[in-house]
Amino acid sequence: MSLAKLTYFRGRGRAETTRWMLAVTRTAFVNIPIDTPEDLAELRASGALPFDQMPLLEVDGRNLSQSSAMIRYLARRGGLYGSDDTDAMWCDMISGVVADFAETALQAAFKPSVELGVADMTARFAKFGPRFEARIREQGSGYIAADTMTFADVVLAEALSAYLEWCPEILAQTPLLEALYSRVIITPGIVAYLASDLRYPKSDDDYVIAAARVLQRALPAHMPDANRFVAERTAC
Ligand SMILES: N[C@@H](CCC(=O)N[C@@H](CS)C(=O)NCC(=O)O)C(=O)O
Repeated sequence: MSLAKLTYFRGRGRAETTRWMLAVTRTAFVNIPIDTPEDLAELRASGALPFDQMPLLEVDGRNLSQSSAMIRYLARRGGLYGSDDTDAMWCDMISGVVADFAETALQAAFKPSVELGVADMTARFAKFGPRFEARIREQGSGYIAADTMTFADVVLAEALSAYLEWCPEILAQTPLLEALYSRVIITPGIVAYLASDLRYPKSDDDYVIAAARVLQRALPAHMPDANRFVAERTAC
């Protein structure tokens, strides 16, 4: 089987859940970094992007767009969607709420200070953490959607890994969530991935700047010369 290719900025961002799913399903892959507006223009011109957006996952001769579709495709392919419609419903419901929960961690690097990022994440965890804990308790298996590990556990663990980097004590009051996290991160594929060069570091100002430069978008307003990459538009 040929290597899967994941094309995105040189960082975690919206490609990270897919990397965790590739890792846990032991799907060998490479990161294809897009570093410049010219790289992106070339990628767009190639016609490889179904909706003109990154990330792009090339796997099994297919070009996948939308990280939510990527994780579900890899889940079906890897047997991580539970065993019946009820499991699948929980997987979808939980991965949906995890996407909402994870968004706060994704946005933290774009905040004017670490303190503001941590405050947002603490508030978000206060809202969702106890709900996740209750659902794991109700499920009874130690996993959140089904009796066995599913992609919902994997994306939840990925989001928690980001929260823990900012707020190391965040799981202190949610032991079932902490146990789920520990269970996912000791699976062989995730252990290998986290120790590999495929895992990018926590997103920081350099990542935010690199992404804005590639997309020719404004930087967060607190950054100096926030419009430095915005493509010039001709006045009409
Ligand atoms: N919901 C999409 C979001 C994709 C997205 O917004 N990608 C950004 C980069 S992070 C992009 O390609 N922006 C350029 C554009 O939309 O034209 C996903 O999760 O894959």
